[in-house]
Amino acid sequence: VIVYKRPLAPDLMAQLEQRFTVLDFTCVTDLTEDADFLEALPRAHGLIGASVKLDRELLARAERLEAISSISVGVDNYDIAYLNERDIVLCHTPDVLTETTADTAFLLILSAARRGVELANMVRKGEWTESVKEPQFGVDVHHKTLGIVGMGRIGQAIGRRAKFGFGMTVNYHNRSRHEIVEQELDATWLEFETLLERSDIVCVTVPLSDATRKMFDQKAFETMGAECIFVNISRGGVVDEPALIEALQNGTIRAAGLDVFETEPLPADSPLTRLDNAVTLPHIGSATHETRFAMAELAVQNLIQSLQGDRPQAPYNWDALDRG
Ligand code: 8YV
Repeated sequence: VIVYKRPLAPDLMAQLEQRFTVLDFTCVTDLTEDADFLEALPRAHGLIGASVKLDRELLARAERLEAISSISVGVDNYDIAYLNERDIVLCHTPDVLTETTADTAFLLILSAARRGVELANMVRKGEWTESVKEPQFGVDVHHKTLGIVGMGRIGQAIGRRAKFGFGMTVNYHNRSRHEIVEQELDATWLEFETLLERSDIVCVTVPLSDATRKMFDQKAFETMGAECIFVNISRGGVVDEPALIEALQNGTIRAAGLDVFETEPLPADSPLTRLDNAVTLPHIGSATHETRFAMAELAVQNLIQSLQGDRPQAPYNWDALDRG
């Protein structure tokens, strides 16, 4: 099996080494250009890692591939139709990262609303010379209206924090309605545009797919309006990034809290790195010691089970495969 991008803790690595020949490519930055990796691919039965687009062209080389274990919940890096065609199991890591990622959403919501990063930078630069006055004030988060786009596991965890921690009104937009969530959070399902109109804060948790690509465009930001804060912890691809930059520059929306971007790492010359009303994090949604370990642990289990021919704990495409 091949481990790529994400180094595994020694005991997790040992679990793989007890069962398989393990090739470690975690130090390689650009896998698609790496001759050793390309040479090893045809021999691989399993892949485990994250943060690399494994397209058809690349995987066509992996003739013996049986399973991919992604150390992520999002599976937009994989061509699912192709994996199904080839009967390759794809596994991911839901649940174990839900609470941590919901915490990250609140880190961004609070930082953007209270201008945490901008004002902390003022202190660091030695520019705190008098008590903060109105031009530096933020806006409240508690008791405001939060619009969650995508009411999956992470959306629900954000909703619970909002409702029970901050006394917020929670509205949501999702392909399907969740009546149990509506009851628990007293949440209302709204059409996309209506949700944007009624939100003080919009938080995005939808997976990236053809249906969600660039769903936040100029029109969406205009609908949110000048008081609204936009928070994205899903994927940069759901946003038309130039339109977002313009909306932040022109005051079409108030501020944004962003953990994900169209191109990652975010290029240093992106205007987003310089705008005071944009809080930009380096895709740390799940990046705590505890959660990243739990994700890797689950991913290793997924891979072992898949390669042993068993149903893995968290398969993504099991039902679409012959054995499903
Ligand atoms: C991953 C994420 O670590 O799980 C996801 O979908 O976005 C993160 O938790 C991802 O692999 C980061 O590239």
